Amino acid sequence: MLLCSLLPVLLCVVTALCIEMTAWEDAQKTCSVIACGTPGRDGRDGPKGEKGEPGQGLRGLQGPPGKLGPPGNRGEPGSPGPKGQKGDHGGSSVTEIKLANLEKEIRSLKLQLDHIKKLQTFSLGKKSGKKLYVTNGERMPFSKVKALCTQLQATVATPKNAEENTAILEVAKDTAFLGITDEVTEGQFVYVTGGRLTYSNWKKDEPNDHGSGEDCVILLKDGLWNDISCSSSFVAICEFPA
Ligand code: MAN
Ligand code: CA
Ligand code: CA
Repeated sequence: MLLCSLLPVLLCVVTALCIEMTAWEDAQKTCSVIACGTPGRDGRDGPKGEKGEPGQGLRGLQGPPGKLGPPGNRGEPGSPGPKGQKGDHGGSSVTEIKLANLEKEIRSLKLQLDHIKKLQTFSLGKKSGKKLYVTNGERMPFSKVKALCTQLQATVATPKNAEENTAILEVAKDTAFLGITDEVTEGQFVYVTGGRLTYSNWKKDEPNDHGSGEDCVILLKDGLWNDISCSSSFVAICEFPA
């Protein structure tokens, strides 16, 4: 563009010299179309002109919004929120600690009880698979014997065979009540724990329901049985399961 506007001027200077025109303005009017001789090389670009005045045309319509820009940098942390409500007790509440201590105590007591039971059965000569008979040697009426054995979570000694009869005899060392009566039906002896007799060892001529009536049974010192008054007193012997 610059070259285009300056080229005619340079040509005009050369032309004016050639044709000896008097007025520079005349040369300007004509030299653009007049050429003389061989043209020289193009001159160098002139300095940049000043910025022109804005144009007079109508302003175009606003274009559509540009594309969404990239996300900004992460902001600073916010201020702390309000205090929350009180939570539930965790896994170490006072109640749970107390419970754990009680459970530990129970385990220890069970071990001690097991130990005491072993010592007791050993001292009483308890045999494996055999019933255990216990006495304090005291004499008392049958109702008291029943109450005492019940209190000890036991029953009144009741031999179901000759071996057991002998075992009770060894513990008794004296005449003792057995857990057998005919209180419900005269002449029909049953176990106080229920059921008809499956074994007996009556003395000769017994049971005779002597006098005003005899509904309880005693183990005599020779191991034989006699029916006797329940209100009489004899040794109490309690029986524990095998
Ligand atoms: C005798 C016998 C028994 C009876 C007692 C009562 O020994 O008659 O049958 O039970 O006396 O004391
Ligand atoms: Ca009787
Ligand atoms: Ca009798």
